Amino acid sequence: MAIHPPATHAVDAAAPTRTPGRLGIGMVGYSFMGVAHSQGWRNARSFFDPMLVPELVAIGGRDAGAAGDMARRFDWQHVETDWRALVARPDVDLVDICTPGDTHAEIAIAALEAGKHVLCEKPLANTVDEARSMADAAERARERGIRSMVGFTYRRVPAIALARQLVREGRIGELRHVRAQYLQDWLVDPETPLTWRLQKDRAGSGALGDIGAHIIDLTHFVTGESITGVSALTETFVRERPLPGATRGLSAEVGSGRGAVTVDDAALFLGRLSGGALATFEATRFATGRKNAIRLELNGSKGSIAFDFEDMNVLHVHDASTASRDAGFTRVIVTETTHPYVEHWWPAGHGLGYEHGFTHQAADLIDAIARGADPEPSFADGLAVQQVLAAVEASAADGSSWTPTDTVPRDGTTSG
Ligand code: SOE
Repeated sequence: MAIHPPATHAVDAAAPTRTPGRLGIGMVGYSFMGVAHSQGWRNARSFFDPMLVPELVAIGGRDAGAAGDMARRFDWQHVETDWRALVARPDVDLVDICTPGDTHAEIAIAALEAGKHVLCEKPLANTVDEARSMADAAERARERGIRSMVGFTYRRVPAIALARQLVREGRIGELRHVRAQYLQDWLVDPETPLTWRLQKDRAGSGALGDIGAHIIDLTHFVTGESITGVSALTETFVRERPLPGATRGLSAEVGSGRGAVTVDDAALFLGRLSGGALATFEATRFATGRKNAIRLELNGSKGSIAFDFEDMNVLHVHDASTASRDAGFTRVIVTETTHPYVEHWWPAGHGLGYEHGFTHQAADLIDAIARGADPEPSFADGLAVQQVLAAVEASAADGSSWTPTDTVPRDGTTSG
């Protein structure tokens, strides 16, 4: 329960006045993101004061047992085993897509054309063409008052939202550098099974699209600029893994041997921003000891900002005008009621977690729908990220920006 009174939302003069309405949610997918989104819809109802009350109408998934289990745990009213039936339900107003990337475009476009608002997990799609079709469908639907949003949920971490505010206020001056990393280590063990996230036809790409997409979007979000070009390296360190059936003792149906990893394990790239700043990006699932380290550092002419998700309630801020005697980074604990989103939660110092971003995402989307406003990040923002992902893959495949040195490696092989 919120200890502080809920915020009153600014209402446009032209927008409908507050009526106690409902918003029927239909969610497709029930794994990690399905759980994160389910709690988001439920908590948005309790911790915010939504102009439309989200109702968990239907959860969709091919495995009726697994979807039914989720329905029981989170109080979804109905289970649908065919996403088309879920989209067609008259009591579903919004379709929430939490499936692997290969299904996003088809479901999202069908839902928008059926007049349903859409929330779609990131990355928006597996290819630029799909993402563009989705952004076009979203634009057509928008003209009919239908809203859409892509789930770059880290935008709603209070410290990150504060970083954007500070940049917009000119606190770090002219931007020179962005250093963005997303470091995980869950693939270090070569026996970790070959799930859909490691298959190009399902996931589009590996660390690049899964977690690199987040730091690309955060760079766009925090700086307000776009990435105009890249030079990239990608690598797949473990090229074969056990099929999921082999580790779960299941039959050949789910596979009992080993299969090829068809995506990158790590992607590194350099970029230039539209304002002229230089940027470096690193997305890897092989950073041993790093669990979910989303690190962002911005250096400007007047100061710097640094963030690490593994200490997510903190933002480090440096003001370069401070006399050098006692200058340095200030550790700001981003839990004051004056900080973005925090007023809906706990007293200062009591901290938020990973799940709160999903609640903020749900609450912001409901608010935009109720006010007739455009939610962010939009499908156009998702398309912009997809274009950077594609450029990274093209650069890594092309390799023409790689210049071998003349050094002779100690093992006697040639360098390059
Ligand atoms: C898995 O690597 C993953 O769940 C991503 O898909 C999410 O987007 C990220 O938030 C956490 O890690």
